[in-house]
Amino acid sequence: MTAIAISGTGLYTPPNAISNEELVASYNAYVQKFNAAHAAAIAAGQTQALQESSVDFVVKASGIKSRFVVEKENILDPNVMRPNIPERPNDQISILAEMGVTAAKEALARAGKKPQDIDCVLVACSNLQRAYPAIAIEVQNALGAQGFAFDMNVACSSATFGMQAAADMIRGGNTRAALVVNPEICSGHLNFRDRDSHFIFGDVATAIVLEPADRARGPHAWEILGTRLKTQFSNNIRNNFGFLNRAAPEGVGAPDKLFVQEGRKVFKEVCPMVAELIVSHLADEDIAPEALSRLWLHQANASMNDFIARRVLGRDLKPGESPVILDTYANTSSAGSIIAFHKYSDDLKRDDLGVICSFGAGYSAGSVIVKKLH
Ligand code: CO8
Repeated sequence: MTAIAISGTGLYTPPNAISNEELVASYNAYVQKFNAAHAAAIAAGQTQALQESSVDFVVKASGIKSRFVVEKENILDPNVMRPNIPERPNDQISILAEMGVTAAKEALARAGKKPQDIDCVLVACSNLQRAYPAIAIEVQNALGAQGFAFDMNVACSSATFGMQAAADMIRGGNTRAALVVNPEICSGHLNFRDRDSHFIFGDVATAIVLEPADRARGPHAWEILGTRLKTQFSNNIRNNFGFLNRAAPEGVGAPDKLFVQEGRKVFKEVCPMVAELIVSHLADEDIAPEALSRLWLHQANASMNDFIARRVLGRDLKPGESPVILDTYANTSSAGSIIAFHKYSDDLKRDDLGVICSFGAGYSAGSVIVKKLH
């Protein structure tokens, strides 16, 4: 079977950062305004007073300290509390494709490839900007890549599912080299008026070049030793936004048309599922957990990653074994584990082993075992 490699990754980070302090101040200003405006109804027991958010809670519960966003000012305006991203004319590149192209160019440069070397582009992400034409075809066109392109969405697991799809297509002879692109404007689907989740997400784009391992000669190349995917239906992370909303106008604008979750249940159910996925995947590939140099886990919650890494390794973590980027990026959905891999893999040496692992809505989880090539 043809061995496949990740030969380069790329990262686009939006220019605006929002600290927990800024986000919580905006949320609390909204709460104070709401409670003042509804004071009589609250006093009469007809309306429930809103509770303030807290920086300490956010850090303690999630490990998140700040996040990057495409547009900041309107998110922080207590009268708006959503990003303002104006529509672009159809003859201009869409913002999601633009972010993806920036990340893709870096991935291609690190892989030592030209766009013409690519003949499959997958945009694999949670938050697609439109129904059609596929954002992936727009990215393919903007880069000048060959072949074919399509979009796919497996929520936070989109990147690992995309990697398996790309690797299978290369092995099957359907493409020479593939580009998996993960642009995420999570702020577009986040309810900044929801105390339980207003702090969770950030915006970013990542990209991954995959090709046969014998052609991946650059310094950033990692052979994929195996991929393993798992899904298990759950309503605990859900977003009911979609094209049928206009056929049910009573629900338009309701909170369920944005991201909603039962965070505690997700934590409890997903952690064991992911640890079991990685452990069984390693066993089937005949790799002992102690042979791993690094775990690049999905970046949703610091305690969650700590739990999963300890379950997989069977001991406490040594510093740097499971890099954390969610402190500065927050949860960036499909891109999280790829940002961690992109930023914290160059220091490892030839034959070092690691696991890239994503997990999230669906539920869905993906494990990719990799070995440094050069
Ligand atoms: N400030 C202060 N207190 C708060 C706040 C707040 N902001 N929010 C809640 N509290 C309070 C609660 O009211 C509660 O109080 P009490 O104990 O008195 O009832 C207390 O804090 C504890 O609340 P929780 O039990 O909800 O808090 P947790 O400790 O469970 O932490 C987390 C909440 C951080 C959400 C945590 O549960 C978590 O991280 N869970 C896992 C989430 C996860 O991994 N989700 C994956 C989703 S991502 C995905 O799949 C992609 C989706 C597509 C992207 C969409 C883009 C927008």
